[in-house]
Amino acid sequence: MSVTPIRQPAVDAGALDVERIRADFPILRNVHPHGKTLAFLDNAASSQMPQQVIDRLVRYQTHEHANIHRGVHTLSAIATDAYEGARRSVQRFLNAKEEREIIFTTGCTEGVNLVMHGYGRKFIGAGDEIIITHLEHHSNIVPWQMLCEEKGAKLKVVPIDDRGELLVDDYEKLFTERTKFAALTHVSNALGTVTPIRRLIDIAHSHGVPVLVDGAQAVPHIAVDVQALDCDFYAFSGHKICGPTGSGALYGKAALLEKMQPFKGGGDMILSVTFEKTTYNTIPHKFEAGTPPIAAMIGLGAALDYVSAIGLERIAAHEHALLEYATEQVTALGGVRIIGTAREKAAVLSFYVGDVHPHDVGTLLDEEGVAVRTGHHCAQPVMQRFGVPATARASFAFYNTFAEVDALVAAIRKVQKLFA
Ligand code: C6P
Repeated sequence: MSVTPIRQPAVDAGALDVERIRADFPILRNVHPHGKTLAFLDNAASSQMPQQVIDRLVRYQTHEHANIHRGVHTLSAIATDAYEGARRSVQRFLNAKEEREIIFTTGCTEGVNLVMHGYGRKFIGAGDEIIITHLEHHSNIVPWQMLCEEKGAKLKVVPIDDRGELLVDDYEKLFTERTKFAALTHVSNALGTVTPIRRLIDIAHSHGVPVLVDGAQAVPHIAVDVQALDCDFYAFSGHKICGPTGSGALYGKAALLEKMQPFKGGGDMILSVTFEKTTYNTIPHKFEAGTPPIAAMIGLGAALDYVSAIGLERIAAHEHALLEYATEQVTALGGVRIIGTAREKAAVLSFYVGDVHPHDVGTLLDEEGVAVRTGHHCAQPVMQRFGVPATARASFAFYNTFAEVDALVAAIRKVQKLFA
């Protein structure tokens, strides 16, 4: 069967040609329902998909679909190859040492829950301690709370300062001989703070404590090398990096994954089953029970290949320039409080306009064609720390432009005039 190869993004060496990149994203050509050109600044919630990924999904559904790891027939072998090829794309993207260290998940939330069930429920007991930070998204808080409740373990939280930076000295002081695990974000979704993750991992390891990194907001913006970080687990979602919803991956060091218990039981995760005893499959399959979202994972592989072809260094440079420009322009308006002013930030501008409720801000911005997220961003403890119920949050991707930042600033100015 001959299939058309997936086109790579049109990029040259040097700075990003954003207009050429935007041509890959059909949704960005849309006119907004309010008749304005869409400025999509809600990428931290979910990013858009380039034609290359859409084409890969269509090719799979049109020519390659069958269940994986199950049949001797040709179509099943093709689907299996495509699925396992996507696993190699994730491995390359994270620079994992081995393919079997990559477990497909439906997203970052499932990755964290897998580690909580597979590692936490086996190795953490009454009186033990788990360290998280004040920056965490609910998906890296609630599973650990559930574990603490079940086991009688204790959750300890690293505080943050008024900029939204972690207090690293306080972090170090939290470790005791009862500390058994640390679950830490790489980038805060609510504030954009980039944590000094390598240092945090080193400190945890000096106390013999394994670390899970929540990389949901990091992988789209920062080149991640799990071997250089030496993290024990790294979780992310595909839909925040131009892939389909329902896709994601968890990296885990092979030695730890081998020791863990499976998260879910069912087909494909076994070697043999009798009514007396089940022997589990080898990693990563031990953690992939049942038919997975095959197409979504193949789309994830295509998305990571697409982003890699552009290059994360160039993506980071462009997004950094956008964030600096947006911060300057919004500050120059006066009367807008920026929530989260860490010295190292990635792609997120959270703000509060006067005393206008962020939901009103979001609705008015939407009328101008500017899509931002408003709310607590599933990070209520961060909101509590800054004494606000919610924020409006603009979040950037590599396909965003300075003109879209101008549209955001003009729309905020309109809000200010309306509520003056
Ligand atoms: N944050 C946001 O708008 P899932 O839902 O599994 O794809 O990702 C969960 C998650 C975990 N960690 C961080 C740091 C995140 O930002 C998210 C998702 C979205 O900020 C939706 S709440």
